Amino acid sequence: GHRQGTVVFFTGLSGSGKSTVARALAAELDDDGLGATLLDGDAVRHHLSKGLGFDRESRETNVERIGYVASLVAKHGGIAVAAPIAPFESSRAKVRQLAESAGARFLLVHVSTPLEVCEARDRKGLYAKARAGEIPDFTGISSPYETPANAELVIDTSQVSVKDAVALVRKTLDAA
Ligand code: GGZ
Repeated sequence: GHRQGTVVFFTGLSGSGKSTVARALAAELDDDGLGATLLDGDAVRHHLSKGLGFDRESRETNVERIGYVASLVAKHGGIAVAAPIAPFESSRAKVRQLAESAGARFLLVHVSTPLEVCEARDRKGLYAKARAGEIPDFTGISSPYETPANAELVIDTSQVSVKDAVALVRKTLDAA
């Protein structure tokens, strides 16, 4: 048979740095000839989840679609790297189950950068809009983020560089 597939699933707040770390990880794996399928947040919302909003049900649908595609990639030995906010434990449990049913390894990486830091960065100005009431159901402001209790790895990008974050994930992958 083929090698065992892998799903690396990042979760964290908007602005936590999860997309940056996910992109850097996928690029490194590609450079090493391992090939990684990146399920990037923006691309997913455009191609896979077009029209979905940010109410609880829409988020669950979005995250579970991502988990399904990731499990398909991993089923045949591929590496999938995904980085949605994925704020709900129930959806994270479902995607873990999907990956494990496909015979893949599942690595949940909680990018735990504190809300205050994400909000201070506010690279897209979304937190300011959310505080002003212009974006409803904004994670961390007016919509919950359920902190994972079972992450394989926890990384705070206000303490750890992108390079070191990628190295930590790779070390965890190599050890598993
Ligand atoms: C959270 C929102 C919202 C609301 C738009 N809440 O920083 P970004 O811009 O680029 O990343 C955020 C992205 C979150 O989409 P996900 O598909 O990752 O979310 S989930 O896993 O919960 O389905 C943010 C932007 O979309 N965005 N409105 N209300 N983030």
